[in-house]
Amino acid sequence: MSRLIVISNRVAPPDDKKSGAGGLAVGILGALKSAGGLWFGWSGDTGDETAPLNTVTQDNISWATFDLSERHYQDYYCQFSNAVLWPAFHYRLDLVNYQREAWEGYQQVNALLAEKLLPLIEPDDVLWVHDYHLLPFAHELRKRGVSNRIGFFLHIPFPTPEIFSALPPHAELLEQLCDYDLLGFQTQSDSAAFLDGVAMKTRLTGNDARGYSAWGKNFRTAVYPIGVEPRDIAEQAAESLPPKLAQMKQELISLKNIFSVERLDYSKGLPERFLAFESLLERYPEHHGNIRYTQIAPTSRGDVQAYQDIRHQLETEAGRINGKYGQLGWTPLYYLNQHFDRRLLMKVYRHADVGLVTPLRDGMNLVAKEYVAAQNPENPGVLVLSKFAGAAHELTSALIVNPYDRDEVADALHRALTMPLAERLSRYSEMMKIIEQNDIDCWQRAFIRDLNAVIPRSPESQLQQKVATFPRLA
Ligand code: GDG
Repeated sequence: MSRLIVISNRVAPPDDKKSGAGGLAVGILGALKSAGGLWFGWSGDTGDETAPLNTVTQDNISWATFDLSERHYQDYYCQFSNAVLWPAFHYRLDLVNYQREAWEGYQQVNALLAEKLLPLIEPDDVLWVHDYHLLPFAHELRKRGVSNRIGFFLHIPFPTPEIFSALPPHAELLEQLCDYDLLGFQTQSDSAAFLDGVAMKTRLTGNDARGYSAWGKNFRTAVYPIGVEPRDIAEQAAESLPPKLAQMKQELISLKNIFSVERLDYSKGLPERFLAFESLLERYPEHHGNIRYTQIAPTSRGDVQAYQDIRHQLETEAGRINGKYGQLGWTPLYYLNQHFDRRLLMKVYRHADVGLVTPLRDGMNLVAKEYVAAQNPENPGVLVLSKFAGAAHELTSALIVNPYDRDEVADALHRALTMPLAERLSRYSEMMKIIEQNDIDCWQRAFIRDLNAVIPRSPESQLQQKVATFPRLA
């Protein structure tokens, strides 16, 4: 069986407490455990990028990481990845801050990764590359003679050609993406947007079943909606609450809870959500004193300006809404700019009557699936979900809303807060069927199966180099 090499922007080594049980890490580790192999990428730190790789080996998996120079961290990570690609792929061209040096730095880091990985690749290895930081990665490997199977999964949406073509290097990026053998997307519309983009630039032939060809390169595209680990979530959610929260729950027994959690990111629609909550308070006064909306939003990408801006905006809005509607003994909105332990989060989901997940654009949104998986099957809460989350393609039994329409979201919240048990049960069981059928393990197995089925590019040019085996890394 071929060995698997996973390449992602950041690598979660086994001793990293924070990464531990996250859904995506569980999926990737599942794939690595069954094939054996290597997880390779940036450490998340800045330092000497010419230093040898840091490596850890446990059983049949090795982790290999390296630091980036301060300049590459800025150009590749803060600028091109997170101030150009992330906003553009989330349809926020107004937040794109394109600088040619950053694009150059992005390409340099992709080339650096390829250089560092090259000596570790064996002829039969299968490579699985993750996300928008690494769009040109296969191109850099192909330039260096690598003809192994290389797959790519995009975790975020792929924008339509009108949006994508606003990026100055859009044509290069599209052509570079065609160096992957298999391109996986969260939804059919992401896959279609990518193919439309290619077709606008060159002659595209083929179809989903046979595969495609463009710029003389053959590749396949397919849709793999990412899932969660429903059994683990249900188990953790059902554990008893820690004493402090149990006491708080007792005090708040008469309150209905609306709950959300996400990285503090403008794509998640947090200011719009706060305004929707305000509309609920304004138009449904019967809820005054009886509900609480808790929003957990740990800081992410705090070095990027747009992220600092949204943080200030939320602090102001939360204060304004509480100032306007709060009463002695009742604070309607709890906004916590903190990271929470994952096991605790699963329990908090379970005690929330409403899960409010209203991103303006989202590749999938795992929080929506986690919330449902954590519910008490006998008395489940209600999911209010944005139609712009990839998850809305699957979780059609949620209350689907347009996050830009604060009154529509407020109406959905009111409906969720007052929904009879029979309707809650039926919506929950429909969503759980899908979440269980397409869990994180199915996701990784489907991708790896399809990648293994790809006919490798010209085997005669297969990288013929003397390579050491992985124990050398330890
Ligand atoms: C990208 C795409 C796609 C959040 N706050 C805390 C915490 N979280 C966890 C959640 C969830 C994960 O982070 C977030 O996943 P999402 O899917 O919601 O969003 P992104 O981070 O934007 O992820 C997205 C995903 O990739 C996978 O393909 O679904 O569309 O944007 O698991 O629970 N976890 C802990 N504390 C927190 O405070 N422990």
